[in-house]
Amino acid sequence: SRKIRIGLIYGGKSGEHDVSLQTALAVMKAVDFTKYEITPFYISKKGEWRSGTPHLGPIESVEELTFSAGKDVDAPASNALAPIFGAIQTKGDVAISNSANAAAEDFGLDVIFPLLHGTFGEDGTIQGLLEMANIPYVGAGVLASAVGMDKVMMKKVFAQEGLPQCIFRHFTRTEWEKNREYHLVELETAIGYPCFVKPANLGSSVGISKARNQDELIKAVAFAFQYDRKVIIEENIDAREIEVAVLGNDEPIASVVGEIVSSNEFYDYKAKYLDGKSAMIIPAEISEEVSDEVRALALRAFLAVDGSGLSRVDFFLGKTDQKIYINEINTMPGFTPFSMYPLLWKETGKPYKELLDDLIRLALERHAAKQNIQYSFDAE
Ligand code: G1L
Repeated sequence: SRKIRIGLIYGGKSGEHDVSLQTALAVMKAVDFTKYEITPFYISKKGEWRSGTPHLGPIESVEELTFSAGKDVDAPASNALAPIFGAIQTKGDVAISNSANAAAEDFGLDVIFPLLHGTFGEDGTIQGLLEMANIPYVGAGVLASAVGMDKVMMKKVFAQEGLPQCIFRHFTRTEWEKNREYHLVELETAIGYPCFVKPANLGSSVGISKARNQDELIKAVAFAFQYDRKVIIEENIDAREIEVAVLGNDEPIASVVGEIVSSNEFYDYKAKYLDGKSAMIIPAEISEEVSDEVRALALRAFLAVDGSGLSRVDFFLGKTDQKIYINEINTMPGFTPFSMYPLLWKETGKPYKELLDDLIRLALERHAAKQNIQYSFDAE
């Protein structure tokens, strides 16, 4: 049987550009080239697309990924979206109503890995592009990607599902400017100090600050509004940070639980994995009851946001009361072999290579299941 043709989309305009490149390199080094071939799609920091001929074996350097040596570039930058839309364009009409299984075949790729973060990747936009082209892709769909990128929507979904979480409030810039006094009273009675102020809409840590009094709170809100028109304020919890990896579609499974310990605290752990400023303790040193509970909550969170493929679900574990709070779900977790998500699966008995195989299979299964869904009511 022929090889599965993978498309790898990486780089991008976001702050995670370099992380994305490292991840793409790690995936390229790990996949079994007797089973797969990989076509690269690089998005530069300026947003230009470049694609190359399929790799039939592993590559060694980031330079090869970015085509910076100038060789091997098939598609001129501005045209590189054309292959993605090619299937739709050659049909000459709108894809949704008639493309049931045509597009993926015409396109010449079997499945795409969107290794992108930020405004043009993680929030569901690249997923939407791939949906419209009817190409199978790895990971969360449009809805879960978008919910996973917006802290306010995420918390509303968690609340609806009855998941335990910290107290929070949120408002838009307009609401804040019109009713500042009301919001200050509300924040101080519902949450108090210290509290955390964050832009609703960012995966990374920019725009986040801690406020210990009203003065700092007002400054923190202004700071967060530099990064989003929506801001969320959360209570401070004195807690350990624990994380679970979830894998699957409609019947997901959960990994063992891991803990993140910051550098000034991990001296008394015998940490196997170090990651710059913190240590990853896998499995976390917690009771079996807490571990079971956290894993069950992670699966509920995954299903609540309509996840598919993978997600890392992060929790707080109260230091004094052992109370569990869900913090967030990340549909595009760090994904090098040294990141928490793959390490959690490694410890659970699933090495990186196998994880890649599973994710590709899950992408193809989800796509196949969708082909049987009727999208319009007229019989053609
Ligand atoms: F394609 C997957 F598997 F769904 C996938 C996509 C993206 C896994 C992990 C990620 N992660 C990221 O893109 C990143 C935010 C770590 C930047 Cl590379």
